[in-house]
Amino acid sequence: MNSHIVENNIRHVTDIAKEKGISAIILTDGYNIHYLSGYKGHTGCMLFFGDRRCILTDSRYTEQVTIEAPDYECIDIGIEGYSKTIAGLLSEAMPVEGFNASNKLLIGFENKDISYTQFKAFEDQFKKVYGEFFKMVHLDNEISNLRMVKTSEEIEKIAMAESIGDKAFEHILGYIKVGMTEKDIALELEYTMKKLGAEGLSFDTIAASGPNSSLPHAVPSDRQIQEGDFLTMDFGCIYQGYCSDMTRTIYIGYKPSNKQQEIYDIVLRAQQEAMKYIRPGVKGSEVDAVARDIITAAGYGEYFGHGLGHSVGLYIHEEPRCSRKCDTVLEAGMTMTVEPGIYLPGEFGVRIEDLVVVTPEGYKNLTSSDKNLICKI
Ligand SMILES: [Mn+2]
Repeated sequence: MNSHIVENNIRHVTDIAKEKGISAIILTDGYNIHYLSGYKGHTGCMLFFGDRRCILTDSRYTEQVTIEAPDYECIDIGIEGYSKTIAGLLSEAMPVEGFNASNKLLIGFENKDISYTQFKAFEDQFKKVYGEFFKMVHLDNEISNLRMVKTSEEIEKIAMAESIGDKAFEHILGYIKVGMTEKDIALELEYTMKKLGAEGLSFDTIAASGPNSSLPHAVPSDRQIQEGDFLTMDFGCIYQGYCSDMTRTIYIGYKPSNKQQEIYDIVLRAQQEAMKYIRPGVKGSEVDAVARDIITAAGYGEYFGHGLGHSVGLYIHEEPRCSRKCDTVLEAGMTMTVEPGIYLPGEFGVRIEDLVVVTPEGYKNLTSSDKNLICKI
């Protein structure tokens, strides 16, 4: 992680603290910790107080922290654990004498990525030091939101991850044969992405054939693909920490049925029209509506249950989203998947997904694989 980006991010966190009158911030979301420091270990917790910024972890990760996050102080929690270590650090820097019932110590925490057990442990330890003179203040999405607009460096990594996906798709088209199982296909996609330089998968690969394709998040099974199937493949990889995501549905055989072709065409039109609508200044919910209106007008609205898309970054599903509920206004530098689908239970499903980045002029598609219906036997 570039050191001036880290400095910049740290400033944002300190600004949030100032704005809310918070004297200490505890971060527990591994992706936020990675973003703010460069530390990829996903075990540990971050603490900001006074002019100190620390990453607390156990001995398995201390060396990694010092290498990956040189801008942070690394603290080994030893046998004390996180809550006791943090309570100790805070009580030294900000003793209880400085607080009272009308001037409590405010401690910020990430409410969306903490278990109840962890939260209770913090609260119990702070009570021992501060009695009633402290208050836990939740930060909602405030830290995660710093990640919404990507730098050009981040976009390059996401584009690279997506191009690995494109290459894997090209490979799989030459590999697929009737009689192979969904598991065979998923495994080959995963192997190919790793062979092409991916350091991991951004989520479990989906390869869903025939009637299984009506399950949006089907788990690859031992079902053998056969002539007449739709085959939906949804996959992505991680490249230098950043995720990719794409979906293609292909037809196994020479010619799809009229209904299969009809559904495919509706999904494709919804996908293309929604994507064209993407530009700075539009709300996520408005982009979702473009695709949803097309699918609804065609009579299949009830078979498109999920949102149209999500942002992609260090984590596969980031904010903002293109969904009925998301009123976030799109800005240049945000990434977004565009993935409408129609799922007919017991019959088949179709989903087509590209990953785009919002640009000052509109958008740039990071996915280059063909979207016209591919028939393969
Ligand atoms: Mn997706």
